Amino acid sequence: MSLGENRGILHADFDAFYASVEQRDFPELINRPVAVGGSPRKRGVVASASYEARKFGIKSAMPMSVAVRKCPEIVVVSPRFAVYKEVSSRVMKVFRDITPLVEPLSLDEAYLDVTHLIVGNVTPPQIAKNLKGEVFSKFGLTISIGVSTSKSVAKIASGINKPNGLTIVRPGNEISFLHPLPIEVVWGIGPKSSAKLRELSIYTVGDIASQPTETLSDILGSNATHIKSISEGVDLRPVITQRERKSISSETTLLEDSADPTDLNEIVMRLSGQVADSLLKRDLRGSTVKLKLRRSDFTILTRQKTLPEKVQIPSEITESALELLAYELEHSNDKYRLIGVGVSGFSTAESRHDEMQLRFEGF
Ligand code: DCP
Ligand code: MG
Ligand code: MG
Repeated sequence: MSLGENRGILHADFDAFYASVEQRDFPELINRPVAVGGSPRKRGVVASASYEARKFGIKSAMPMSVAVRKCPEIVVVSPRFAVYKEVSSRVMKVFRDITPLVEPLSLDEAYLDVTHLIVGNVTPPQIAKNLKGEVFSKFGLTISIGVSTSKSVAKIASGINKPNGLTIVRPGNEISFLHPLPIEVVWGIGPKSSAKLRELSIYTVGDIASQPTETLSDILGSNATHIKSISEGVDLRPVITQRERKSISSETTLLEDSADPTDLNEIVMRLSGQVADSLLKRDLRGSTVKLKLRRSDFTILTRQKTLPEKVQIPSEITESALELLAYELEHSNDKYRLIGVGVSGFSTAESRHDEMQLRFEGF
């Protein structure tokens, strides 16, 4: 793993992943608008839209009924998750044959650190070009790749020339590449934050870079510092492989401090679902479930439980996290301002114990 400024980082992402797999396996769908997802009659949503469907304005997460209205000739296909998962694990193996430094982000995308492979005419752009060819010949599917010196620039670059794109941002060109782009390309700026930033006349990544962190903190909260560094082209985060990853967690700051068990239970259930989703996408199971709470006085408390069987699905994680929360609420009269749920213990869990652990981290 290297952290210098001349790293070679690739971000690879399948084009219209689920929809492309369907077009590959059912050739009658080629060149047709396809939406993979739930039925429009059952309030289903679009998981993936083929590029032909996107011309009609159809996107992921849109209700399928809206997609059908926008494009009556659309072919609606039910997802075949087992097939997508199989393609995903096979392509991750192809990535790992190139470099052991692969960090999967979801079923259809990963970062690859190829810094150690650079020698003579073996360059990151050349590696990316060969990889695109190999994936197409082995799987009959196209990927878009961004190549640069950091994760964030590589990820933004891979999204720029989709489908079947190869976007290279050479060392030294990161800032001139990033600054003219709209703020929405930055991971962590969702529709709500983007609307608020635009109200302040912050439209481009360059506009973010020139703001004081305090202005950004009002809108982006604790993400402000990270997002500002990224907009300045600074991102030294390493590519973390599956084996190195120690935990997966999700946390949220409450709008108002609360001690209400109903509210807190609901948040814990939502966070557990997000963690489960993330574990499933990375095909990980963990033996320890952790609950993190920040009290009104800003002290942090974590409680964790190690289970005899590794967990992955939402109900298993929710059950343990709610148990930890119930124990905490029974023993305290505090209000809480932040809640987090995490799962760890992915590989060999050496010490297995059921008792709850209590640890104060102070602040
Ligand atoms: N997915 C989903 N629901 C979403 C977004 C995505 O079920 N809201 C699934 C279906 C996608 C897959 O994850 O095919 C990969 O997500 P991407 O965001 O990479 O989207 P696509 O691969 O479909 O399209 P793109 O070409 O924009 O990457
Ligand atoms: Mg994709
Ligand atoms: Mg993706």
